[in-house]
Parts: sequence; structure tokens; C-alpha cells
Amino acid sequence: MIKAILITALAGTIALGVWINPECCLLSSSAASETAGDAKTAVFRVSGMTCGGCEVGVRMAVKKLDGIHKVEASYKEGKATVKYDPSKVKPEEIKAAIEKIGYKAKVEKKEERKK
Ligand SMILES: [Cu+2]
Repeated sequence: MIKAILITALAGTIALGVWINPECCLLSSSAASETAGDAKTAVFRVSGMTCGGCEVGVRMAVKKLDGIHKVEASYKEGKATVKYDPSKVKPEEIKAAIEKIGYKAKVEKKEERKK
């Protein structure tokens, strides 16, 4: 009896995994943490995002970098807005991180934000 339950659970997990498409859409979204201080905001044109999971994927990939304050991604607009610490990370590195997971990225604009 226990075996049957385990198999059902396993099949369910596999079905869920296929449905979600793990390559494109990484699970678990977490709100970006915000830190005050010197920060710049860069907007990236990102092409290839097709759903909310892609947004999460882009956010997670960028947040892995050092010096990232906040990441926003929108597949509808095809862009990502990143608030970062320019002394720790460069827009080119953020662009590279997005491209590494399979999307095309281009720096659209950089704006300085100092308090
Ligand atoms: Cu997606």
C-alpha cells in the first residue's frame, strides 16, 4: 500500500516538473532585497522571455551577482530593471548573466541615482 502511494507521489512530481518546464522557468520567486546607499539603475532590453517563470529566472540569475540591490523583470515589456552598486558590478556583467541563461540582453539605459 505504501509503495502505491509513493509511486503516485513520484508520478505527480514528474508530471509537475514537465508541466513547469524546468529549463525555462525556475521556481520559487523571492522579493528582491533593497539596500540603501549609492546605487545606479540600468534598464536592459531582454528578448526571449515568454512567461512569468522567465521573469523569475532572469531575476534569480541577476541576483546571484554581487552588488545587486533590486531586480525587476517583465516579459510583457521585454525588459529588466536592475538597481546595482557600480563599485561591485558592471552592467556588462549583468547582461552576461542574463545571456548565460539563454535570453538576449542589451543595455538600454543607465541612470545615476545618488542621494
Ligand atoms: Cu518562461
